[in-house]
Amino acid sequence: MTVPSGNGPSQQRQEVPSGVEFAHLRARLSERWATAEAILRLLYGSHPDVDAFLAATRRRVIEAAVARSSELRELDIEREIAPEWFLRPDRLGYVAYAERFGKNLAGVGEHLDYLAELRITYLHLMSVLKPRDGANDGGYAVVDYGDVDQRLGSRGDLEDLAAELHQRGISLCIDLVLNHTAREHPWANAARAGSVGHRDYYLTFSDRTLPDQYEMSLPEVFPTMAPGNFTWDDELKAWVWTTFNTYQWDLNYANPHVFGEMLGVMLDLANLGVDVLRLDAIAFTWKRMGTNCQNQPEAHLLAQAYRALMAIAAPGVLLKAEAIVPPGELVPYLGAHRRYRPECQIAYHNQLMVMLWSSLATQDARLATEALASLPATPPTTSFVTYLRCHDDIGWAVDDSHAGLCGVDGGAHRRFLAEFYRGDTAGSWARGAPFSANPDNGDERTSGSAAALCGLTSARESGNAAEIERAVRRLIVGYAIVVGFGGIPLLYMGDELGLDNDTSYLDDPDLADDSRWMHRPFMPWDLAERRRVPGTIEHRVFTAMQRMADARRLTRAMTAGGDTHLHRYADSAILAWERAHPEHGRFFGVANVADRQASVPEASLGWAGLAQPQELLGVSIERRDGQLILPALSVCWFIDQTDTAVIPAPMR
Ligand code: OTU
Repeated sequence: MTVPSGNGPSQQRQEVPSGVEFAHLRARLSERWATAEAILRLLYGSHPDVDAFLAATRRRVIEAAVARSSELRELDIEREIAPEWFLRPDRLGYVAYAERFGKNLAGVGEHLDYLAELRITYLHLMSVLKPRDGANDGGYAVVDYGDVDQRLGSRGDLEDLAAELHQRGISLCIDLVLNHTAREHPWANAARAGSVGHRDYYLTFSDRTLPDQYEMSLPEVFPTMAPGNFTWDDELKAWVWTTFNTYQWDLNYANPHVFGEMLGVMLDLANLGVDVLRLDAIAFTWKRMGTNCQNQPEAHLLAQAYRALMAIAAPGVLLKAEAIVPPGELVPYLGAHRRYRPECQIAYHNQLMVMLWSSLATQDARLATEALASLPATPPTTSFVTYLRCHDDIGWAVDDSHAGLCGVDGGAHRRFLAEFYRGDTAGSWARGAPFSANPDNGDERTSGSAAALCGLTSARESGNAAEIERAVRRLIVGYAIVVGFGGIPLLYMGDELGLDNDTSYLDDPDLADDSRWMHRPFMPWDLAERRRVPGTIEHRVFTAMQRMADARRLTRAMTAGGDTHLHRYADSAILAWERAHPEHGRFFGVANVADRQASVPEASLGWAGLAQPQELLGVSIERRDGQLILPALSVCWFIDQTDTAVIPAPMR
């Protein structure tokens, strides 16, 4: 078999059905295949079967494109015509474990009115595909990418849910765990049964020679739950590369078959109606001796190749990079290389999350300002997703040089944050817990719900009204920054109600050693009713979220993507950021992260380019001696009155 030599119209006519129905596909192939092929040759050019691999890849993409439903193909076209569809200010995400939110997929479908109350237009459901039995890292150890966890329903249920979400203007995101499979995945089973081909899907070593060499430069992701990066497998008689838990086997992406298999999975999920594929642990997909085996150039090429191929078969689908890496390493996942190379359209803004918690603990936003100001520029057609909490721990990614700019020692500050958020520092209001504390390097990460980390749990215990007020304000401040910062904001399930930690995981032996379960609650639907009762915390937080969502969705200047510029002011409690969208106008956010009044010069509004400033969140601002005085723990969103609050009709 050889790769088709030409890419011209006559060749495509043989491969793609004729007629206007497939005109877009033919155009995409001739426009985009060459890019995909060039990237794949960079990755696999030295492989003896590269031509056959390329031919098979091309066929796979065409077949999937032809099999795509007419509804989804229409969506593709809409999105190609409006490529900024996902950047519109009405995009607001909600993140939940499918089971913990709705029991099963049909159950999730029954709670869409709840999501509508929150103005949600993007739903990230976790742990949807079939995981291994027993411990499975919250679904991040998959045995069948082609099937849904049977407790949740069937593939048909997933397809139905996606269609219903589209009807309501909601995009569906699910995880694609592409760095590793479960130890019980059929590929791993085949490898253990002696299939040499399948053994090459993974990274296996007959003795410790190479693993020991790799370990010299490898960090440990789960040092307490799964120390080391290799696991001996008795049946395979080999050490297997396992970055995460012992039952999560890293895939060997140097093998083109692995690339092809995962492409098949992506195309299949896209054709079921999934809009966003969250590329789990993308940073780890390529290994290189002597490095930390993260963010290797080939990991970026992999993402670029997938992007180019999806752009042929399912261009309406987005790739989201889950790369929890140092800020400078992050923007390349959005395609920001020396020259822009389309990669993932969206990526997690981990640094913002870390800096928000740092600012709230110290009541000082200077470190956040320095850290966020130093982020490299992002390509304008891409966006961060911003968040205050997620299902994972918080790793205290404080860069020593940023800390140094503020006269702070990086290591001491990281230790302080871990201690503060586990509640062991004098004056701490937090009720978090350590995750993966590593005595070897002093690294400690943190678990806990947003409310617990904001002090709501401890305030409820004490019953002190002033403490409750401060805790609620911290939670709302955190979200007002996240929602206004310029990416696509994600609301983590339960935060809209200020849910405390859930310690029930301690009774489950499969979960008990992983403190992240404390902030992965079951949705308490009874309690959620209190969102309707004025005077309750639930009502207060829920309505605050609604107000932010409404203000944002009607404000074109809050379109996502492009850059956010930090402003520096004398008052250490101020975090101020400007968004200047070329078409949609200016936005200026000012947060006071301290429990005292804080001020910025009145002139700052003009410096941010606002001629007739209008504040959107209803904060009562005093003007005194040329200063704007912000109340304790508050956030203002300013736009120009002249910028009309009009957005196009919501898109699916
Ligand atoms: C991701 O985590 C998932 O979000 C976790 O829930 C999984 O346990 C893990 O992958 C393995 O599938 O890989 O790129 O701070 O952010 O483990 C980073 C640690 C990851 C997590 C990290 C993350």
